[in-house]
Amino acid sequence: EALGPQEYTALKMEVSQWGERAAEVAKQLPEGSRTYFVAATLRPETMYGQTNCFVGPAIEYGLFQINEKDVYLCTDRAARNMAFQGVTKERGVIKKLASVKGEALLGTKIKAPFGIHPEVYLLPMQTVLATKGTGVVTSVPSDSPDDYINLMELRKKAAYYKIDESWVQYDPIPVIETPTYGGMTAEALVKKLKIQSPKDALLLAEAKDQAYKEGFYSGTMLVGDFKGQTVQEAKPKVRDQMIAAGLAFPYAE
Ligand code: A2H
Repeated sequence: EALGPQEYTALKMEVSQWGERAAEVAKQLPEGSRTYFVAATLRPETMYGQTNCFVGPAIEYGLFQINEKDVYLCTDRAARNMAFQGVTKERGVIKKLASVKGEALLGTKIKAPFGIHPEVYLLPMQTVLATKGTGVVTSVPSDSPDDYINLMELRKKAAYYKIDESWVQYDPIPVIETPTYGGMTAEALVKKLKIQSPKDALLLAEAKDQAYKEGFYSGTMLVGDFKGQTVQEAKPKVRDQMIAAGLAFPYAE
């Protein structure tokens, strides 16, 4: 764990179509409002490769009125932090419109900022922590071992996880090349460390560490406006572009 505050990029993923299971909560939102799932990431430069987005099925989320039109979906804890980081009009003040459990969000379709796939589905991930970030994790299975193994698990056991097979159809997309692992760093590390399931916590922590170091220190962008540049150069530039476009904001905790 870092000693100082962790600086995330909070990615705004607008709902394009609520899933059937979210009908109840969708009804509680003001007419004409736009709802965004807010995902905290440390790797904004990978967002071209989003294939899904994860929530914890048992986690309780809130929907928060941010301004006249915009509603953010995240944990209460993250909303409170945001209210003290200048996200709301009045410091420390945030209005909760509704609560919803993660499992009701599965199958909702959202926009993926900068994504090669412009829209992605909400899926369950058992290991999402309610105590970190926003409780919403955007999935980049090419570069995140956690995202990769979880996608493979869901594909193998779609019925068990009560998801539709059409929600897991996007394959990982190569967006960053590393000298050791090529364009699919996460997949290569999952295979190298023989990780079998999302429950292999220790091995996944090791894979995550290696993927991060390899990507950050040796990675080159394969796509996007900074194609050919190193990850170290591109990361702050992609982040700035997202923020300038109103698709992200800084979030720390
Ligand atoms: B990262 P740190 Cl491509 N529960 O974003 C579990 N995981 C969470 C989370 C939560 N509540 N909130 C955020 N995360 C994930 C992209 C990514 C990430 C890639 C590669 C590695 C990676 C796409 N998923 O993280 O504990 C988010 O996934 C590995 C460092 O604060 C976030 O960045 O260090 C990262 O964990 C934050 O982890």
